[in-house]
Amino acid sequence: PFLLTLLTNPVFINGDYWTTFIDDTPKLFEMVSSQNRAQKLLHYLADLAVNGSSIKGQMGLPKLHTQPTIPVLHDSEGNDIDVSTPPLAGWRQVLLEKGPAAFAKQVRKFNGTLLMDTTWRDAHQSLLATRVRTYDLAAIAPTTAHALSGAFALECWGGATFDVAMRFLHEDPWERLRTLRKLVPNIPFQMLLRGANGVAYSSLPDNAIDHFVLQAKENGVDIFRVFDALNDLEQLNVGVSAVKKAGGVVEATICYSGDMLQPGKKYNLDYYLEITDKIVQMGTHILGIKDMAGTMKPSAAKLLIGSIRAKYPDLPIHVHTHDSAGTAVASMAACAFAGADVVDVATNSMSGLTSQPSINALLASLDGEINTDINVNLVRELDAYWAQMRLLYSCFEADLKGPDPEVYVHEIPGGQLTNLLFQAQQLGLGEQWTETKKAYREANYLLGDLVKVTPTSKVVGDLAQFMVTNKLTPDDVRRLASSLDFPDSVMDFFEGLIGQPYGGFPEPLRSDVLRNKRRKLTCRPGLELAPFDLERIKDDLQDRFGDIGECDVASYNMYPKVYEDFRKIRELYGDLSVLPTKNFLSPPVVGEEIVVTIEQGKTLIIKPQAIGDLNKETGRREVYFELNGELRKVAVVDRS
Ligand code: 3PY
Ligand code: ZN
Repeated sequence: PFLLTLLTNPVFINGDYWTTFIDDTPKLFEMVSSQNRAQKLLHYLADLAVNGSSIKGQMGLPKLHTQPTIPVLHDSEGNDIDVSTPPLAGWRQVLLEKGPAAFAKQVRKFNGTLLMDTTWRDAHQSLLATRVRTYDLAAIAPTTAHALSGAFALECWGGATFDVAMRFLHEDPWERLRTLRKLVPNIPFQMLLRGANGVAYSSLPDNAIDHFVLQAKENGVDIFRVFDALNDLEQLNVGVSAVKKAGGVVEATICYSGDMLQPGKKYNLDYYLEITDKIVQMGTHILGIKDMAGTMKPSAAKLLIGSIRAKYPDLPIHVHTHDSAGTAVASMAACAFAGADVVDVATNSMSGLTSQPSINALLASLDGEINTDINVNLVRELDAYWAQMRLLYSCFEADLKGPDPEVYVHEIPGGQLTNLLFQAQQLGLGEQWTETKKAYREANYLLGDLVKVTPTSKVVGDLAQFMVTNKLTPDDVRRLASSLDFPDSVMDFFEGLIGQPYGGFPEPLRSDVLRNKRRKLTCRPGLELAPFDLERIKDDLQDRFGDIGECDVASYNMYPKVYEDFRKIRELYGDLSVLPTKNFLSPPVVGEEIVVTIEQGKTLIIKPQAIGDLNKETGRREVYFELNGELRKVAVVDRS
């Protein structure tokens, strides 16, 4: 009855309840607001209209002002392909029918080299600050299932996508996974797992990793690329054994750092072959080689892959790289000719620079000499969508103009390179960028020449920025180490919370930095962590937020604060993933029509009408919309 009274209350009907009514009757408001998804979305749009976008990292507005169009694919006779019909069976059917071990065997037997498309994960993590939303991935998923039906996998989850989805896009990464899974039945999904860190930046208790991986498997991930940022095999094994228990395809991975062909390099061929032996002993379906900075030159690729292939003829090898130096197409072609079973590429418009090499460029390089089971024309047609995406997400572009082999010197991983450049550009200091790259190299050597990838790349980057900001040379750092206030990540690294580096920690720097502030761990950090009480966590979350599943528990375990904030935003604005991206990022414009499907068969037509004057007493402005033909009014605080 309360609800009915409220719904028929003229104040409510007029939509004039936001200002005083909510304060006078908070309980009633809560009841209605949870039912009123449309009103919540209007609140988001009203806030956007008054205050502009609050999405972190957004510079300006999207360059694309229209709704992106979905390209039509054509078969070999030039007929339109109906993507609402089931796509051709792919490698996922092999996996589902035969299981991980037989799947891996069949991949190894494939006469040619398969491709993994990284567009849905690493490509946008590297080029667009990981900001591509589920809305846009889901829209192109059916077309992708047809265009890339022969692909080894789509990399679509894990790495930074997990926390960025919740933290900045206010959407649930698990919902993304389930949504895409339904739309792509034929191509395996691959995720990036940071070993004992899961998708976080430091170790979690082993049972939290097991729990997370099980949810990932059950919600749609098939293949798990598991790495440890220090190639610490004990840390790696935490992730590997979690994937084994969950029944996923294990791709235990070596992180490749620097140019191994340079004389005197710590990470040389012998080092990689030794790690390969240990990974093979650990047990993996596929060996991953992850060149996160793109420093594997074609000649190194030929030598490394050729050597592993000779030693392990039956081991499937999957290679990943970045195109920062501009040499990635050549390197991946070299891998294919040297016997790699799978190499990574991205759709043309999302490739190159700090991302993966272009799919069509690689296909052109292989020029039919190596079979890939990829249809050149279909992937080119598919790319028309991503050309539009690049404009839609233009406000997250770092202004990187071309390839630069300087990466062989500074060794900054792809995603981080764009990030650091973006930060330097925001500070507006041209020389800052040159200094950052120099300091990054110096910081790396101070730390003992690390394998650099999340989270060790963050340690090196934080120390580099600390050195630039405080104008410290490497000698200064060594000399003043016992009195400097180092960034947390650097302290964590020296404590041993990220694992044990190959060759040990640099001394006396470690002791000087830690002083008596932190311990010196000699074992893997997870051994020191008490298991999480997963039942209790679930009950607590249930009490606080209601409607909790295992995936929520897994999100909370990885990122407690980010998850809590995500739930608060969801309570306030509802599920924002239903908004078209243009309307998520740009203020509503009077006269436009925003079409939002909040669930199947339920569509909202929203027409922004006007923004009212500032009410000096309340600090609010009223924003007027027409919602499915009815006038609605929402008052929001003007924060300007
Ligand atoms: C990640 O861990 O997010 C990475 O992309 C590492 O390359
Ligand atoms: Zn990568």
